[in-house]
Amino acid sequence: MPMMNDIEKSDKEVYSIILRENKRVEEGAEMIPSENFVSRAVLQAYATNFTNKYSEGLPGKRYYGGNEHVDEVETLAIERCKKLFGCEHVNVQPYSGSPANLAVYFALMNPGDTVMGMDLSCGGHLTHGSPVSFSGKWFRSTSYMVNKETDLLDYNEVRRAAKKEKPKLLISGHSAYPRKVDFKAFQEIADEVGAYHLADIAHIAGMCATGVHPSAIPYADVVSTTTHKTLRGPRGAIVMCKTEDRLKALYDPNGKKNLAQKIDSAVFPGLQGGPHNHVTAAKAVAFGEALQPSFKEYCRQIVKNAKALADTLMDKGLTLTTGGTENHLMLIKLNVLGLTGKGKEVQTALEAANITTNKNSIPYEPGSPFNPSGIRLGTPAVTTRGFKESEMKELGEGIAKVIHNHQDAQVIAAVKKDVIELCRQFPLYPNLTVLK
Ligand code: DSN
Repeated sequence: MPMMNDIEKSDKEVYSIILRENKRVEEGAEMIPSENFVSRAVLQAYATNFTNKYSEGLPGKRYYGGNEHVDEVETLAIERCKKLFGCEHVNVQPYSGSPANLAVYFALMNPGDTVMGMDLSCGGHLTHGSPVSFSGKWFRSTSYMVNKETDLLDYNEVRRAAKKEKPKLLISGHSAYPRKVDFKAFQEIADEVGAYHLADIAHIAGMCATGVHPSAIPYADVVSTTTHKTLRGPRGAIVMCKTEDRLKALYDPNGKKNLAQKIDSAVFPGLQGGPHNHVTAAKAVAFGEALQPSFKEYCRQIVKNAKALADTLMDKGLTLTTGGTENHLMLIKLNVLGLTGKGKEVQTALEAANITTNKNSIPYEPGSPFNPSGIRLGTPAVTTRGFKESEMKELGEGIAKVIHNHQDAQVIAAVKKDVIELCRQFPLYPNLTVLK
């Protein structure tokens, strides 16, 4: 089995880059809400012989020979995923979140059909209809916004927009929205306008699986998610769906496939080639971990940590969209401090203090997508390494100090020292020789 000590011998250049990346993550507070750290078992599942195998098709129905063990591991991933989310059907092969969503479009839409998702600046995702993505280039893209005063989703506004635009696909689920989402309300709107409902739960999948956030599975026709965010699995995605096509009579009267078959054939041969079987093995391991009671505790702690961080930031004079958080993430409004369009500068200052965040648009962004006025923060990764509320308070105080003094090198250096000390108390991969 290939291990890191082989890289050390065969490729010193790559090996030294890997070591530098390990040092960066061990000594830094990773606050990007879409990132996490997988277990050693998940990491090791990646580095297996399964990376070498071609296996186009599904378990028991492959185009190449030699797939008996790929079938076993993919079947296990499917069964564990069904148990974890309580879904009727799942395809575990999507390479990542954007291809997973593209497969859903391919299964349900024709080019030119109308899609409706949340506007990008309000917290939507590029694949939910942004003009720079396939979703906005090949489809007629329409959007709903959050309320301008409260930054909150207004379901009456979503209904009004959906009734006006009549989308064939209505997307719920968001990348920068810090509050709970009412998937039942989205489903009711989809029913009213005759739209398919895709819930993209990538950010909150771990919480949905464990009941810490209400699940989309009972409502949405299709649910997509990456596996590497709060789900804490390998980089990849899955698409879950109901078996029956609720709108077949409307959109596909002569079609023979049910919804599950449409999703499967959109993934392959519609979009992808050979599945990444080493990632499927790692997904199976991660789903097994997520089925343990400790994973629910972890998801609860993510949310408690986010609240502790949000409270600290607000105590220290920062303003958050929606006035706080109910999930794993929050968005700081820099424009309130007179820092409109300064997200990049602040992100860079935080990075210099070993705090990794991302600049982000805020609702009704007064800057631009390249120079936005928000900083997005989340707690999944630091919660994995063991941070609890008291560490979040310490970190929040550091973050606030850097933001208020983002041009002061001395303040930044002092916060960096504290962050390194804090992180050293919570090593990520202690004693993992392949990652020394
Ligand atoms: N890039 C992810 C995020 O940061 O939210 C979404 O794809």
